[in-house]
Amino acid sequence: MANESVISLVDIKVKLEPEVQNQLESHPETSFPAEIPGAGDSPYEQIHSKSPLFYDLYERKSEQKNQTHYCPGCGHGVVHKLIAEALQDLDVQDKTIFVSPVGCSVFAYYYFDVGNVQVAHGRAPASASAIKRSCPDKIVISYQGDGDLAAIGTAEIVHAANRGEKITVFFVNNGIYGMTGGQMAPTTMVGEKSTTSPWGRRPSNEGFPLHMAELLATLEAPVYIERVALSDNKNIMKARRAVRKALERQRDGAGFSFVEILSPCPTIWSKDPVEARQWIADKMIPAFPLNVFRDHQPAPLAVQENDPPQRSVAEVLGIKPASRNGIGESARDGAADIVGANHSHRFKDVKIKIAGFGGQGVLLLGQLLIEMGMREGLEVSWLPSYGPEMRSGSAHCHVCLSKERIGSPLVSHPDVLVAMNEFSLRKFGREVASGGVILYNGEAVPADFSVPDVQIVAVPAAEIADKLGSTKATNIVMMGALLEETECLAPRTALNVLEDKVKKLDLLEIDRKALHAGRLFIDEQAHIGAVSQPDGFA
Ligand SMILES: Cc1ncc(C[n+]2csc(CCOP(=O)(O)OP(=O)(O)O)c2C)c(N)n1
Ligand code: SF4
Repeated sequence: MANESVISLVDIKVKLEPEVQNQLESHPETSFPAEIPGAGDSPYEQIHSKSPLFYDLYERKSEQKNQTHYCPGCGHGVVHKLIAEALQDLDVQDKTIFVSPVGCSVFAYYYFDVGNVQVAHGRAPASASAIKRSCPDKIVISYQGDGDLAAIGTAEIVHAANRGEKITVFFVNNGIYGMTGGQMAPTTMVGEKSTTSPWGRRPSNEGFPLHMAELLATLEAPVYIERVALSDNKNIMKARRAVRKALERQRDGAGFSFVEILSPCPTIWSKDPVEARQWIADKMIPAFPLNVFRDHQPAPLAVQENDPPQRSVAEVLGIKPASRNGIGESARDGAADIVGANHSHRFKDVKIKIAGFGGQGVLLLGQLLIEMGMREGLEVSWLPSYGPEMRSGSAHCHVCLSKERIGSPLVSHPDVLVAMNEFSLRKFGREVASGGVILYNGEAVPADFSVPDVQIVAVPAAEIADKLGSTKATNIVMMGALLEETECLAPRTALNVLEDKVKKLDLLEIDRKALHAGRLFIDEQAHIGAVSQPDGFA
């Protein structure tokens, strides 16, 4: 019965009548709080029910809606049960956020009916820190295996503990990588075999096992650290208390709490569930002694008041939230920003790719465009891509300007390509969407290059900028051409942004002229009929 460990609070050693046993197996969600025939005088409270903190049905696979994906006898199910009961008893279900890891417990979000986030391997303490800091009144749990926490995520756990993040970490230590089939973990014991240490772990080659509870106990900030084990009912009850205490510490506003749980993995250990528990008692506990390593009372309120103030993102950036109804209203708080207010956007969204060499101001041009977009109340995104070279390597960026929220910042088929050199023209030109525009920084479009249904305009931007006094302004000439050609943003907004961003007055003067010259170039092309005016983007 795969979910046995989830539905049973404790391993009740009673022989059940056959019909009761059958009923339990076919309806594991069934509750049996009343007398159970055959239970006799068991010293334990007999609870065969599922905590209401779990979903009624698990949606992962329809044929397994009543059971978890864990192997029979797996410790994860027991730990889930202990956490669920504690959350229920503390009455914090509605304000709990469970951060699940990569590992066998990756699917915890199918079971816990709380807020759920599943994060990249080893990053749970970092994500949990961010969640707790932005939602300080929530109970935030980082749930991790030993590969996740003590291998790939060593840095995250140490620094979260050292910062004293007010989160609770449950560290399920089964001494092995379960999910991936039994590779050596940092907690694999000396002499223990794994697929990656088939000779048994040797300190001379693989080092000694990491003792995470002891290691974190060397730090000053944590308030509660305990190691428990799921070896037998007595120890499970101790684990239950530890889980509860760690969560209580968080509820009471104290700092970092950490419970390491020595947990069976019968499948990878090639043992049956009973043998696996015995192995914890015989082998793991001597190697990882059970102990309370830290138990500080919550800090007095005066100390807690040092928390950083909570401010909204808009407040931090000094902007007002953009108006959803009035696209085109100024979104920024400040007198100089009203410029784009009346610009009408004749598009739902515009996708732009800007490409060239590093040093041509490719990324900066993208940043200027999104700053303008923000000031005009648009949703914006900017995604840079560049090589390791500071100069002359290839660089490009993706820019989205939209009246609606942007699903992905990736621009695969731009409406507008700003190609700052021939290489970029040839590389990205054919990606441009039908009906789109290419603005090419060059004297003339190469004779052998064309793209069906795409207008290509050669703008001698470098030459224009050079004549104005600095080739550094080439990107601004292209910006002027872009604004004039597409009318996607107001030139007045561009001037405003330049005035705010360009600190050197002589360069600002050149940029002003460059913007104007780029616009003028397109304007004159239109007058001589070489360029048709766009009729807006889809
Ligand atoms: C970045 C990355 N590296 C490696 C993996 C492969 N991987 C998945 S789970 C896992 C280890 C899981 O072991 P543990 O954290 O001990 O959890 P358990 O499965 O034993 O509960 C690894 C290495 C991955 N998914 N992502
Ligand atoms: S492999 Fe091990 S840790 Fe993973 S579900 Fe099975 S028993 Fe549990």
